[in-house]
Amino acid sequence: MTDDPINIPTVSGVVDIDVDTAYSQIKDMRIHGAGRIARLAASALKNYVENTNSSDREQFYNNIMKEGKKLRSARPTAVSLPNGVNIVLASTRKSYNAGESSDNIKEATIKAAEQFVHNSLDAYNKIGEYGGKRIRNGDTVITICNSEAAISVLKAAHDMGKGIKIICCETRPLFQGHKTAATLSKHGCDVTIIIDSAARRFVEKADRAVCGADAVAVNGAVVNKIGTSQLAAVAHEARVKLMAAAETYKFYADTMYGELTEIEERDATEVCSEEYLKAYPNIKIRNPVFDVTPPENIDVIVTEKGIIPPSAASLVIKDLIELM
Ligand code: RI2
Repeated sequence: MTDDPINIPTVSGVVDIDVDTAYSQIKDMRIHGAGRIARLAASALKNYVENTNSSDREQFYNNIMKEGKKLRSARPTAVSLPNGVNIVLASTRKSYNAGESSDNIKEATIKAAEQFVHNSLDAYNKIGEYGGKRIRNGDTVITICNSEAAISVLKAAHDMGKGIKIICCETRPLFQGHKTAATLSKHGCDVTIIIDSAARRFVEKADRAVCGADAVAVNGAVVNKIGTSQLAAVAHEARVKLMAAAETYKFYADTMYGELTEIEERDATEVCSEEYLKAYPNIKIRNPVFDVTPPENIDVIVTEKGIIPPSAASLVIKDLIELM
């Protein structure tokens, strides 16, 4: 893990981190972003296996399942987190159910964790390649929050020589848009930061909008950072197409069975200072950090397996279920 001056978290490989530390880093948002937290959780499962002495199959299996449960509970909305944990633990379960030795179950878990991290990082290259092609020469692209998948598309379009201009919504309350702007500027892109409420004014100057995803529902609705659905609505109004960039492990299988995505609500101090809150104790603060963009405001979803219309989300979910 590396931090740059404005603290952009990266999980650019398997990280040596124990489950409790990974849990608190995800919960406190020291590591954020749907892909990063999934890779961190997979890394923590690998670390758990490497540091457990238990040679009892049963005991090891029950314990690692508990660790997985803890990791899954660190944040509620990004489905990449439970999906990542479940994909790794599916190998553990398969090996356990096949009657394998404790050593073999451990080995299967480590391999699955490494594979998940590898696939997650590899997905960015493909998403960048497919999404980048959809951006035209000279396009102005508006984006929101700090999504590595969306950044891959923008970097790829830049690298393809398309001469794009990027507008980053700053993304209150935690200003993740500043991180996106810093990353893209370092990459050599032409970047402008705007305040979130200027989105409607600037979307008219944009040719395309690009966002990431914390979860994709079976109907193709995209759950992403608060403000995304507003950006999508004004983009739709201005006939600007919205591309959502999402690895397939961000699709939420349970939505096929009627579940809804829980929207995380974070602390009031992210919105107002403690002094302010103390001075005006009767003011209520609401801080939901995600919202849902309906499929009708999304043009395409770019995954590492290809570009799909939102209406094809169920096909991705069917494949994903087989991995878990
Ligand atoms: P990648 C983030 O949530 C943002 O909503 C971002 O668009 C999404 O995760 C996907 O990010 P948060 O963890 O996985 O910052 O594409 O609250 O990096």
